[in-house]
Amino acid sequence: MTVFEGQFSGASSLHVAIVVARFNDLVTAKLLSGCLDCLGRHGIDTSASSAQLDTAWVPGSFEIPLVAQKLAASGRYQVVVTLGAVIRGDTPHFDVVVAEVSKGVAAVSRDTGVPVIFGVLTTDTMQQALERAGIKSNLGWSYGLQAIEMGSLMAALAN
Ligand code: INI
Repeated sequence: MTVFEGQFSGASSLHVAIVVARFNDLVTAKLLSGCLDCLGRHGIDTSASSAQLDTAWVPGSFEIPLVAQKLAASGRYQVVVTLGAVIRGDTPHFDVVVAEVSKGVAAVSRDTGVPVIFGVLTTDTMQQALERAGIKSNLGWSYGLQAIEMGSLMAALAN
């Protein structure tokens, strides 16, 4: 029996793309910094001159799938992380944006075979979003960890 598992030790060779939404950037910028902190602590070069990490900013979460698709299909990255914050109190079309981004991200991942981490917070209030972006914990850090795990797992499955 073979047990496939992602590892966290070989992350220094991983090429990662991050797509982050500007909408609610009070929240998403914190998610990004948590994610970068995690990737950096696992050996990924997160400097401005890094050749293994690229970041794309999009206007809002609705635009995330299109850009994630472009990056995933480029063949340059083993994993793509998406970061956004959709807050129910801010929008009457909360359900539309959430449905589009969640289904879109899942479709990109399946269509390209590249793992795409769903790091889009969906909360009722800004307070809840901020609590998940650093006031209590920073889920950006978890999304970074999940990216490393999935990148490593997919590599193991390919061998
Ligand atoms: N985009 C978000 O990422 N979060 C939101 O809470 C949000 N609200 O509240 O509307 C939001 N809207 C913008 C949307 O993602 C698109 O950028 C916009 O509709 C243009 O296509």
